[in-house]
Amino acid sequence: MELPFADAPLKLPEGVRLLRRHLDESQQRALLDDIVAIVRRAPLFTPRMPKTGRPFSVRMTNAGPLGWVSDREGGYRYEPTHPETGEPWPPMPPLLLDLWEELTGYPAPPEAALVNFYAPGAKMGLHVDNDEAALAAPVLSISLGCSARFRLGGLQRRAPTISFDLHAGDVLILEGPSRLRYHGIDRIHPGPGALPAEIGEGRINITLRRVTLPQARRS
Ligand code: MD3
Ligand code: FE
Repeated sequence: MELPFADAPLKLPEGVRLLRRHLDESQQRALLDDIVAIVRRAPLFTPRMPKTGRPFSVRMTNAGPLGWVSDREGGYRYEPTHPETGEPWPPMPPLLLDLWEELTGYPAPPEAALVNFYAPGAKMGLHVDNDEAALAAPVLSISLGCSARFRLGGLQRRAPTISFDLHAGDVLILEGPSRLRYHGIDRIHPGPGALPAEIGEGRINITLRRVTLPQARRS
């Protein structure tokens, strides 16, 4: 029986890489400047659950050729335009393309940078990300602003879960056998001043996703 030392090093399952504080303060600031510019052109919207129309507590926007959206009528899906403005999503910041290349080695760029904004009290229930055709591609997540309690489960909803905090600058990569694990955000640990005033108090998470299957390359 293992003793539950509070500071025991976290044993992560295969296909989960947690790079704590991978981004330093100046890289976080540069990325937040990009996010402020994205939110100006593509305002945060409130996604809604399929069929019930129940609103998410998290607000979202996207950058890149495709963006994740959800509403009562159409459900979860990727779209090339913003659901309220009808405009194309802003381009993917080069910083994010570089990070994807540096850390994943995946032979095609991400198509969506989904930006989640958690105001104090917002959370995200346990779910699987499987709206992408390219399920062999990793998902790369970046945390900014306030810390949050992250929960990682198994391939079935009822499987046991582990929990740990995600902090500003942390990068989490999910791939291979872990790409389809259940996961969610139980709560954020609110505090002022962690995000630019244009965005407000709370937490930002960016997930980089390859959505479509890359073209097979001819030899
Ligand atoms: C584990 N976002 O956008 S990021 C999401 O912090 C999402 O906003 C959370 O879940 C957030 O879908 C968690 C970490 C993450 C992202 C994708 C995963 C964990 C994952 C895909 C598979 C398994
Ligand atoms: Fe997710």
